[in-house]
Amino acid sequence: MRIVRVTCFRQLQPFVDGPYVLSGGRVDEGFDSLVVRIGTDAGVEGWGEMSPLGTMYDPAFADGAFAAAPLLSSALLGAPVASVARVLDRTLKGHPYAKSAFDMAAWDALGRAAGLPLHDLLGGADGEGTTLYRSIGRSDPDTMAATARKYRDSGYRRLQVKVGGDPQADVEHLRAVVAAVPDAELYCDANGGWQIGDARRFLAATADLSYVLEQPCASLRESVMLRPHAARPMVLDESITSVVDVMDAAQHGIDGVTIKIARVGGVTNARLIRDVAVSVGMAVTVEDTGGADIDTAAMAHLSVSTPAAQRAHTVDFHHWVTVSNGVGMPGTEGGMLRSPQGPGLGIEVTIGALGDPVVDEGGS
Ligand code: 0XW
Ligand code: MG
Repeated sequence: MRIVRVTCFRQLQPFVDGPYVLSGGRVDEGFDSLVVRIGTDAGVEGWGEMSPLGTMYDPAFADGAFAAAPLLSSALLGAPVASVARVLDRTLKGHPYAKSAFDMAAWDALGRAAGLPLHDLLGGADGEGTTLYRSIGRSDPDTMAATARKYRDSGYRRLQVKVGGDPQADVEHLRAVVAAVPDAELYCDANGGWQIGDARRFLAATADLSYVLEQPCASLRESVMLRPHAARPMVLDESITSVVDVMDAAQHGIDGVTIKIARVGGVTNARLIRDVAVSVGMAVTVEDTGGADIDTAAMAHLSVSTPAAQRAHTVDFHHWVTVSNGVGMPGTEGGMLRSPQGPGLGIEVTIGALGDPVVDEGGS
């Protein structure tokens, strides 16, 4: 099965809850999403999606993905669908985020051609679904407490509190959230915003609280130096970009990793890195940097096919944004993300929501 056409779209996806604020004054208003459709000589289509979080989260930005899209689209014409990841890597060195939606579209096409849901191609579903968390952006204690209550009341049992700024303020934010939702399971995500000393101050002042610490400092090295001072689970997100990073983290006593599909270049690498993380005994989250229904479907399949005993949680980005790009995602009752049962990603893309193509290579 070979690729005969590649079409790219751009969809702006404002956040339902307004600006999303990370440490260091990093803020974004919504996702700027690249949606890719591949057509094949078997008459089967595949869809993929990628959005970075603004220009400040990962070394990625939407304009970079759109600049690379014509090059990658024409390189894929005539390529076997099963070899897409290799063709993308031979065409463009680096820039994994720019390749992610193309790789995802190939997996969707393979699943549709096989008549199997994507989770069956990735190891099979283990259980019904994956625990969802909601992220509470940095703000003042009252606002963060109110946001925590709102998310808990709408069914999310797990909350990610954004920290990584002034440690004293972060302590007040966390305590306000704990007081508002004492029964919630908490992650404190610094998004790499702390120096080691900041993280130590935060840890010392919150020793009585229960939470998992996520990406306290920017680099793996700093986070590893912090490890002996943190008597609690620690997971890394931004500093995990490869199998080698997972091996380093495991060797240094890091408990879990968060794999972002876009950061690693698509479903192919996310699956590889996930399987290595599982095999070295880590807790694993598979999620992404942004997107709507298409991207959420991919996260759902990768997550549910991760062994349940080592699966941490994931996100329902299609509920984060005011627009949709597909129908067929199962409901999230009980704070769980379930994967569609139809072939491939298992959703029907709403092409009318995507506007005019920004790239269209090949023919039908
Ligand atoms: C909460 N997220 C999944 C959304 C953004 O892409 C960043 C990320 C995080 O862990 O900070
Ligand atoms: Mg994170």
